[in-house]
Amino acid sequence: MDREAIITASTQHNIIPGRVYKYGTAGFRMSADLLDGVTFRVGLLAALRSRKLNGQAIGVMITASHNPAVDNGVKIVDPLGDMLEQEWEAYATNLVNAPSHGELVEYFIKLADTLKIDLASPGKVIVGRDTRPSGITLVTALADSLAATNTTFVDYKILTTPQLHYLTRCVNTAGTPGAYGEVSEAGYYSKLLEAFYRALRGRKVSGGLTVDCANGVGGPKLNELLKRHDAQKTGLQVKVINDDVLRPEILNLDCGADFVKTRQRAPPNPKPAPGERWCSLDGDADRLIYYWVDPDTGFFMLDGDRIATLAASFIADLSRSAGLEHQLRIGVIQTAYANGASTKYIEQHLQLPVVCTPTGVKHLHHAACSFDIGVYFEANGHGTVLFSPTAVQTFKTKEPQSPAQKDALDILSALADLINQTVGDAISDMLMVEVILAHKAWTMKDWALTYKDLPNRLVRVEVGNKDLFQTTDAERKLSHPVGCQDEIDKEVKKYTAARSFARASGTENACRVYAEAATRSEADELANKVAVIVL
Ligand code: 16G
Ligand code: ZN
Repeated sequence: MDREAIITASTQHNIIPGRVYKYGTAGFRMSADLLDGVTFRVGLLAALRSRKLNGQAIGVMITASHNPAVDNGVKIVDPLGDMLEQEWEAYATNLVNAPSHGELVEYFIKLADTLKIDLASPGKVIVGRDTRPSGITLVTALADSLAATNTTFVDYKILTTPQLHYLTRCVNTAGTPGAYGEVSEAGYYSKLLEAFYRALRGRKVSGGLTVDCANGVGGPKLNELLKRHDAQKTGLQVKVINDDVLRPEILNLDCGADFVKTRQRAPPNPKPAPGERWCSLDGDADRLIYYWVDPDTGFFMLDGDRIATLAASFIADLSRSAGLEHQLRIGVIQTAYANGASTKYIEQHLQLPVVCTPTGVKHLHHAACSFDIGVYFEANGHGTVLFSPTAVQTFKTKEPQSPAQKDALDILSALADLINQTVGDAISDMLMVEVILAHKAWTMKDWALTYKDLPNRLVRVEVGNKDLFQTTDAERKLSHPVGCQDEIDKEVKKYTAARSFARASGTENACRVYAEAATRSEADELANKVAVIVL
């Protein structure tokens, strides 16, 4: 490898001196004008990672998801479409913070040496980006570092985050028994639609669905899918709104899944009429929130917890109908933010085990892998259902003893293809929800009635140094500062059915406090008291 070539290329892509960058839960994410040098250096890391893994393709996604339009971000995807291995996050951080171009190359070579990476072997990286205009120059920065390291580079241009994860897995499994799908965007649509038709098994989706795309990449991509969709066959009539990607400044503005979840209200314009079924995607289409306006009680949100419970109940029923309840272990993975009522519903009503992990997709994904069928969703709408190879094999090979068993096995098999196995995917999850509602013949009201959420409040607290706040027990308790948790416990005890926790945000310089209690006013009061404790 040519050191001089890397140094020369690097001088075209400077980092901002004095700034400390950290590879966090969402990769590197910040104002787009700070990211040129960061993205160049991420290319170096991807070049190493690919070579470490015998030349398998590494994915790089350029997106800032639900952040404002001026931000952007860059994150690395491992060969099977999962998040970058944790140990390598630290290498990414070190590379990006190298103080000079010379020291950057020194660290790069040293890393290759320590990890026994043959720099002369071939490497491959594929990239996708959301609709942010800044993505174009960031891809150029990435292309420059890949050229300087002789790494094969394929630019898939504009994609949703889950599409890039899908393609990464497809590239690396092509021609093997584990082939995930055709290596193209068109292949993604045909895989999803074919599985959608199979999963419905002739049943029809009832009524229309309005999809708010946050004016992000989900809009054009959902439109691509719909061009190929046979609405006669499925009954699904989709109305796509907020799909304007030509005015970048309106990305995520007063719309999208993050807006709906954090404001607990529908997008103001256009607005759902009572009874209509709506959902929102976020800016890179990996989060999904459903909602409707009940003619009697008003706005009602069906968030990640609701999607998890819906999926878990349907899959558990199918597994029983297929005679697999003693053979396949089904589990649900949540974080501390899951509403306590949803956890109770899963454990007591569905009789399924619940595992709680720290916030961040990689933790949930990892825990889901320990089940034959692992349903994981964050309350914010990011999630998926993972099927183990054994589960998929069983659906295909078990001899059905009755038509009902055959039905169940075929639907389970179709779901395993419909639901994105690499990462949470709003478009794929949306089709899953539509399949389940169609099979259960449920309205939004039926879905909403399954359990009653505990009133809850999330507060953001500006603290001097968020790193002082360290947690244990999957973020449900503070270990530091010492004594803080005792004070929180003392407050919680004063309320019935209450729960509260504080944790440092992984994406902002702040602490988040969550509280739930039997009534709205008690939840608010408790959250405010705990906020004062951490302040
Ligand atoms: C990141 C995570 C998301 C999590 C959020 C929490 C991934 C891909 N994304 O966006 O899952 O909910 O961080 O943010 O893991 P916070 O730490 O600021 O509360
Ligand atoms: Zn997102």
